[in-house]
Amino acid sequence: MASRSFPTGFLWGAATSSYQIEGAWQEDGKGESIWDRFTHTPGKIIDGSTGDVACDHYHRWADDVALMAELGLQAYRFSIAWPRILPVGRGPVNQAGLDFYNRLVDGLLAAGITPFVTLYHWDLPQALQDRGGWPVRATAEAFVEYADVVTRALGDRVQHWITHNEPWCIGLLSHQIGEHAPGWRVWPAALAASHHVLLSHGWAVPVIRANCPGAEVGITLNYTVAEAASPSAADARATRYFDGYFNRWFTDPVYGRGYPADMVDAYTTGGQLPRELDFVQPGDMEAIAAQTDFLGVNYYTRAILRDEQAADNLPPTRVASDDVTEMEWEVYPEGLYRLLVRLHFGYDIPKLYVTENGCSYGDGPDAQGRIQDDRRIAYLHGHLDACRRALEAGVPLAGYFQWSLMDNFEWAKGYTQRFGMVWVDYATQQRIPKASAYWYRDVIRANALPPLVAA
Ligand code: IFM
Repeated sequence: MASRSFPTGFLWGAATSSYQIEGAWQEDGKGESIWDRFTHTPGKIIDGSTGDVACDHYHRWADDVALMAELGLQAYRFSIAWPRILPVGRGPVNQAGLDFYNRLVDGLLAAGITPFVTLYHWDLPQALQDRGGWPVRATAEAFVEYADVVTRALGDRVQHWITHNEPWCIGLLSHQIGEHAPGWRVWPAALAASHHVLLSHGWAVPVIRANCPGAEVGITLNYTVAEAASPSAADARATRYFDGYFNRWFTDPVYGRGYPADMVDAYTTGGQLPRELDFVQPGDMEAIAAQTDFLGVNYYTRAILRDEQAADNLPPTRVASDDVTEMEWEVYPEGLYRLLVRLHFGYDIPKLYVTENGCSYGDGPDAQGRIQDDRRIAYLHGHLDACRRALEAGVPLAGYFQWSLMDNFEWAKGYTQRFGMVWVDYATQQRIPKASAYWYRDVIRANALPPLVAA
């Protein structure tokens, strides 16, 4: 491998999710999702917006696939809206919903683009939420039925399956912090929800394998790299706690280590939860550790941790860079390098994909209609260089998916954040590739990083 190049066969893609781009929230028999309900509840979304129309991808998918081809994408990661397929979560299948994804998959394959399908990127059927949602074990059973229906229908053509996107967000951001649907703030329920998400992953893996012989199956976890604010023991403890809460709680069980003992201790001290975690049943941890073919890694930033209780006697705090995106997430490419190395060598993971990485910057069209998003180019350059260095260190990284193909609905932040390599004018639904999209196309063509030219 020449110094700035990537291995032959390295897969270059972009990612989206159903609720963030599709729109058509009530069309062709689709049922209501928890995000439909959440966004229609006043006060939940910063700009009062919804995904009712979003990027109207449901109607514009063919043009969007043509755009992907024009930009040289080799792979496209998208998710399926569960309530399009099973409007009330279980039972009757809505063929019109399956047909949409059939058309999309066929269109991608005809354009030479490999589909990577995520089964769950957060749009749970509201009917299942009404019966308790992820904190209830039956939702894991329902997920397996849904996975069965989808993989039977698409499994003759889709060779890459991701069960879940970001279990931390599904479990904790949505049930502990309450920022995402269904907006709960109930700690034991949040841990139960996380467990049932992981369990449903483990249960679905053999079903997907049976329906799609030869396909690759994995899960996508999101990571925030934890670093201590100072070299003190107190900050080291705070850092280990954060890493356990955010990263290890999900990675350890998927790779057969069970829930981390230090975190079980921390969570059960004080009696809010019984020591044995009462939502865990015999055989669950073995199921969650089902063998997978790859890990999907979503990485955006790091967290710098200080022990607030011990603040008085700590050595000086490390100052984070003020290079932040519009999400106020620090730009920290070194974190991606460290993460990939840690995951591969620490957990012996045979294959990894970066299934999301990207940045929110609001740069829009100039008078000539061009979008010169140099900050995104710099962000991508730094993070792709981190991938390249990880490969050199021996990490079996097989591909990279930029988040996102196009600007879209950024959950509780509505349309205030633009992560796309393609600009979307939400009033007209016009798409305009940004400078970074052409830059990325050139990277893909060369299978190598160009030198970074300062703007
Ligand atoms: O937009 C989200 C995506 O749905 C999941 N990962 C993080 C992205 C940016 O916040």
